[in-house]
Amino acid sequence: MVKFSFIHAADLHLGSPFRSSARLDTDVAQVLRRSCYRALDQLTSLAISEHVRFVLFSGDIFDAKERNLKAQLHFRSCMKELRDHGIQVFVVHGNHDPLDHAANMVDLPDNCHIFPARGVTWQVVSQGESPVAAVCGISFDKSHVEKNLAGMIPDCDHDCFRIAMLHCTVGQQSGHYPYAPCTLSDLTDRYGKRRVDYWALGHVHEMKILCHEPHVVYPGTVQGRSFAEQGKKGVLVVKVSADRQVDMVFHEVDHVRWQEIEIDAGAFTSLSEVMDAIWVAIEQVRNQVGGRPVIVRILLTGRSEISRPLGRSDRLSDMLEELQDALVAENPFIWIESIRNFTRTTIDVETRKRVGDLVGMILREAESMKEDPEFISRVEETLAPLLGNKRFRQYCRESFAPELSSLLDEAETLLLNRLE
Ligand SMILES: [Mn+2]
Repeated sequence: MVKFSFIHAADLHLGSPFRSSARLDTDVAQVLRRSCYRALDQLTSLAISEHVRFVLFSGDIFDAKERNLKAQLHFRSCMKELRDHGIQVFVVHGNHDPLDHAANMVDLPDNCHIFPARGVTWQVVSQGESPVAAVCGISFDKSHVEKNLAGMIPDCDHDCFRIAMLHCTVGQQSGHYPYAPCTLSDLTDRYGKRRVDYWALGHVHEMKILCHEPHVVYPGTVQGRSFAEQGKKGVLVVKVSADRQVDMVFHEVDHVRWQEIEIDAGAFTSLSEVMDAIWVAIEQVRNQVGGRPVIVRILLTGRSEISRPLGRSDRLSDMLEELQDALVAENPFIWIESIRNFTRTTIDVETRKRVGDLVGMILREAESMKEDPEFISRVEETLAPLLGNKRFRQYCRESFAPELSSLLDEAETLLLNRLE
């Protein structure tokens, strides 16, 4: 077999509107709106400089079913660039961009192969006479695909490296709606007779290698779009040797980074110490992001004497404004989105709880709420209609329980600081 390499990417979400809950400056918002496109540009350059044979896009190339024209035009121009360098492209569509020919406003160049939703066949990539790899995949024909697509990949008769592309949910993947569910053993054993060497998956926005031999891989999204998608985002460059050994290297292609920083304020006794610590943390982030713009959220935690002075919202907003003013002119930018105070009082809650006054009563009440699963499920029930709302979910994770307990901690600290 001939050695070769390819890029595995997924979840580009081109045309994302970036209606983020994050508080952004207008210039920052502008850069963000372009970030998914810039990430695709990076990916294209990487494919060319790495001399890969082909690129895989495992679904959700476009953010919206109606796929805006700009997103399609930009994708097309990058695919043409790949074609000019002799690089083939394989695509499956996902829940965000299901196959719907009415949504296709532009034609892709002939180096692109889009797998249909049914009746798929293996596509062979050859070098001269010899087959190098065979690729197969299944697209979503509608947003809500509830069936297991893994079993629909046909048997492969070609004796070469076999890659199957799916937009799917392997096992439990928190934060992701379980479209096209399957189990890991479906991919490794049950359909093992089809002998797929590499399952090129999409849907989960975080890089995950679920198995080696066969390889079961989510590359994650190419560009974070909120603090829920913080940290490095990119693609995998996969090198396959002549004896089918696989070497995967993650390459960052994101244009803007999202980063939460937690600072333990436990030892601090003044607000200036907090500011100094924030500056140190910002320097660290600056060194980690490889010259990218970055959006930062600062979380102050720990039991601290400064919990009380920090409890005043005007103090946090003054600190934030000071940071933003100092950083605004930097290029690439560092945008401090917010400073969030999760510090707790140094008051000995255990002792204070036993006192028979109002504060003691509040502490006892807060404790019983936190430990009462019935209380949490009552709150969840009450909020159930809201949890179905997409915009509300931007503000809280899929399960309310951890969020609720941190809200209770926050309320408890706030009350203690006010009452003591
Ligand atoms: Mn996606």
